[in-house]
Amino acid sequence: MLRKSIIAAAAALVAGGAAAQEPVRIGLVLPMSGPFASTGRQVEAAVRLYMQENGSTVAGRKIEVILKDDGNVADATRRLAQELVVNDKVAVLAGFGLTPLALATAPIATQAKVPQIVMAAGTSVITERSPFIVRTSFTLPQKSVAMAEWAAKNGIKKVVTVVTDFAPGHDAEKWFKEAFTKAGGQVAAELRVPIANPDFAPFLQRARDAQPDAIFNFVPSGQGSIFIKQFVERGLDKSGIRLIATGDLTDDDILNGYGDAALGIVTAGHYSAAHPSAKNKAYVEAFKKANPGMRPNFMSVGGYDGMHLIYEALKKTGGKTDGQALIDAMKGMAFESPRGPISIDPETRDIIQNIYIRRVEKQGGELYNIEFATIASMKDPEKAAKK
Ligand code: VNL
Repeated sequence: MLRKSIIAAAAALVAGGAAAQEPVRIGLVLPMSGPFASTGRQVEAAVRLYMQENGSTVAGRKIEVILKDDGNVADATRRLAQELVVNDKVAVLAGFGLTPLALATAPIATQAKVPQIVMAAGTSVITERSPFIVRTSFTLPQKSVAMAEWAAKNGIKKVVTVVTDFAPGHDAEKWFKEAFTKAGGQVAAELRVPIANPDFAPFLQRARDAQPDAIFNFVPSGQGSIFIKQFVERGLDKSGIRLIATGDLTDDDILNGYGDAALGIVTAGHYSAAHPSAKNKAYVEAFKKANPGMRPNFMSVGGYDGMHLIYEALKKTGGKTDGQALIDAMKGMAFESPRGPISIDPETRDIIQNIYIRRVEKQGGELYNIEFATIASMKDPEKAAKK
């Protein structure tokens, strides 16, 4: 403690007095390369947009973002997070495109007492792995339970689940089944597809053979194109079997490339580029302007809202970067996101948000997820069940 304050005092002297404070550094660790680079690009673009709109000074402190590419390798995420804490003295760690990357970093957040803002990953358990984790993305149980309850109420009785075989897929499979069977439905088969270079064709064939009313799908952001391509190649779009999914399938970043085969897919998701609010219209317009050729997707809002959370927490602490003080400031925070109203559950540090039921429709020549029903202020069902 004493040594720390001597070093701080010396640093202030060198910098020319108390007024010249060090910037508040945010270490942003994302998959900017590799198969999930689209998630990294979306989150980074939204973080930059937030700063462009809100300035880079908060509570008198300059904000500096240090971006690192982990290439979707968990060991790299952990090493980069460690270096950001030790060498760059970051006040906050943020990003985390996939669950294994977020989990690998949790022990560092705990040890260093540095807030870890999970902006993209969605397995329920993540927030339980460190008291310094706060999530601004979503949980798969939120979307899967919402989809199951809608399906059961809308004439779907028998379903085959087809999910990607890693933690968020397991959450989606488990919580879809839990809610669907509770509502009287039947899950005839649960199929898991490898995450690396996925070939959905054999799984789609097995799903078809079971003659369900619908297939329920989860794929991670970016893998929807190949799923849809193989769904159509197998003739499943003309089979009478309906396609329902978490919103990850109809990712706004790539949805337009699916073609008319995507029309009518029903999904449960927390964000649509077509969400009808003034806040979202402004967001989509500014995002597109700053990133020509891109449309913001559900990953982007996790980055945008994560920055808002950090800015507001710093305002509350008067610019102090003590990790526990920042976490305490974030607990219970509520604000309007481009996705709609959100808040941070003060007990679990997880996100509470609306989940929307949407249908893919064409508007102005483009494919969009058009919201037609809302499950308001949904907590993570897995944590709710543990209580
Ligand atoms: C995860 C969940 C990743 C949902 C995703 O895309 C996604 C995760 C990269 O928790 O790893 O759409």
